[in-house]
Amino acid sequence: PPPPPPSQGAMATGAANHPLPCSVGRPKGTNQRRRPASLSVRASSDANTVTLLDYGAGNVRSVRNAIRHLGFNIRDVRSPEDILAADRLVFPGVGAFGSAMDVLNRTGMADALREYIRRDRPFLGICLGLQLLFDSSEENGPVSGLGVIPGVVRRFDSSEGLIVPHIGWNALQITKDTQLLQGADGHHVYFVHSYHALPSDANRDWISSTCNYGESFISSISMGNIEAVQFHPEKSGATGLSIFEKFLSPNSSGAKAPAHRKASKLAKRVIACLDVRSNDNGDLVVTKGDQYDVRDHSSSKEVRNLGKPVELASQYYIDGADEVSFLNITGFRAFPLGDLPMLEVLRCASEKVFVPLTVGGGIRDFTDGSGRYYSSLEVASEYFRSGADKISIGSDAVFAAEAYLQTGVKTGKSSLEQISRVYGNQAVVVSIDPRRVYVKSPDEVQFRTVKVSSKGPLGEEYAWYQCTVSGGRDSRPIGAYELAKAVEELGAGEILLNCIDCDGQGGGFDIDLIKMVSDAVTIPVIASSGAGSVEHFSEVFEKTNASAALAAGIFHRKEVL
Ligand code: 1PR
Repeated sequence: PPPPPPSQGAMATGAANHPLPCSVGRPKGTNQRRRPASLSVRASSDANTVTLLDYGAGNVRSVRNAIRHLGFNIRDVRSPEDILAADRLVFPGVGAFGSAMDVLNRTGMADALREYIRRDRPFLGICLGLQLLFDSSEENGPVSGLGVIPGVVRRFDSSEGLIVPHIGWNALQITKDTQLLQGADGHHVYFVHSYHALPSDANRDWISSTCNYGESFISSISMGNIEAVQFHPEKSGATGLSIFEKFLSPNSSGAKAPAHRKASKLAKRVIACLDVRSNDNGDLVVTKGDQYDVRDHSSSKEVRNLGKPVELASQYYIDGADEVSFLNITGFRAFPLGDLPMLEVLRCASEKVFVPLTVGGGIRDFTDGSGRYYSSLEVASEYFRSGADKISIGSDAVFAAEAYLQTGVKTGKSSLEQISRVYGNQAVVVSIDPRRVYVKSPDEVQFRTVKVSSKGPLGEEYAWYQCTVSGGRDSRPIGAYELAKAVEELGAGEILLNCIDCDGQGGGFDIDLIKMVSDAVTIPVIASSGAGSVEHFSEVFEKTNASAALAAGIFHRKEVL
């Protein structure tokens, strides 16, 4: 396998016109299904070939999928000469700034890139591919960049409570009339990064759009044929694909004068979740439980089958989901790399879903029957190679947090630490499966409690949220609050906060739990479990600091679009 990438908020990963996330809360009459831009498939010729600079630092599968989806062929750069010979070059930066520059300098590609850009040849940099154009970055450094654009790339400042990484859909404020961004003004596109380039007098001429997150940062540059974007067009649905298409096929349509609107806020995300497992016939199906029990309550006790994973994921993308998550809910039992159907599901889904894909289940170190050891990093790498943009760790993160809280030592060896170090924090979600435990007084337990909005069965006014592993089967001596704080320190980039009591109940999210956790950390928290109506989404966003809300049953049952 190719070496995995080092860290940074730049992932190799592209919803649609996203004035509002998903269809939830869309104004009346506007929630018809959106389809990705109509895209014709072209015949194979050189004009239809784009050169891709993949320096082996990670997953650029989503970029490849988007290019192919648009009907273009890909030629990979093998040497600096290939850069200079390119008609059209896409550079999806992945990994950390420092290691990316190391590779580019060592291979002679840095000089070739500077020369290609100096010749004003068609170039599209994505995410780190934009940042590397600047003088230097604070990441791993300072480290010198390609020095094409004046300025320093800096980390977002989380000291005042800003949630970092900047993950999600944010609108572009277009400042320059460019073909690439025609029609995109005010549209939401998908960002995921911890570092950003700041506008200054010295680089003003380069800037084609800015975006607001804590402060105004450069979301794209354009000069002659040199274009670069901080967001991920390949993960930004129809809007992103249309931007991509304008680069690949510069005379494509979509021209509209920029309206110079005001920048918007980061949108709250709505995530469709597919719990996946094999049924008793061995078929991989999307299932859905009540409080994690996925078997029918009838005498057959079969695993509930709500549909086929790839079909449902594709439908949710078309319906406007901001992200799609697959949770391999029995992954803790089996060895995920032995689960070839799950890997195939990911591969197929990533060819059809142009918003971020997360996959979880079974990410841990494993020794198979023949004694061959696989590290959690290998498991995660295979998920990334198969099309995941983020991986989610459940049980193994609980064990890592317990060990860390006991010893106070970060060993660097847990799956969470290893994967976030290599792929970047933004690629690692920790999934928490807590169960509510009522107590009369906070003194009864050593864990953080909340005063609950509805009293317990014996009139208890407080509760703590006990973490579980193995899909809720085993309870652990750690609370959700303690776990969230610990995994943030260990390198998690996001928290998926489930609640076993609310799962599948349709009575709304557990606001007490979500408020407690989302107030405690500065990484994004995804509220999960219990959505039963559109109002539940509004409630969780109004009453808590959750950055996203995830739901399953309400979408599978087609109760909202
Ligand atoms: O422990 O690393 O192997 O990961 C296992 C993963 O599988 C964890 O993310 C865990 O949450 C998930 N999981 C395990 N068992 C179940 C189960 O249901 N029996 N599903 C399970 C968790 C929770 C959400 C669900 C929301 C929204 N499901 O994914 O989709 O609660 O549902 P709703 O909107 O219908 O209420 P590891």
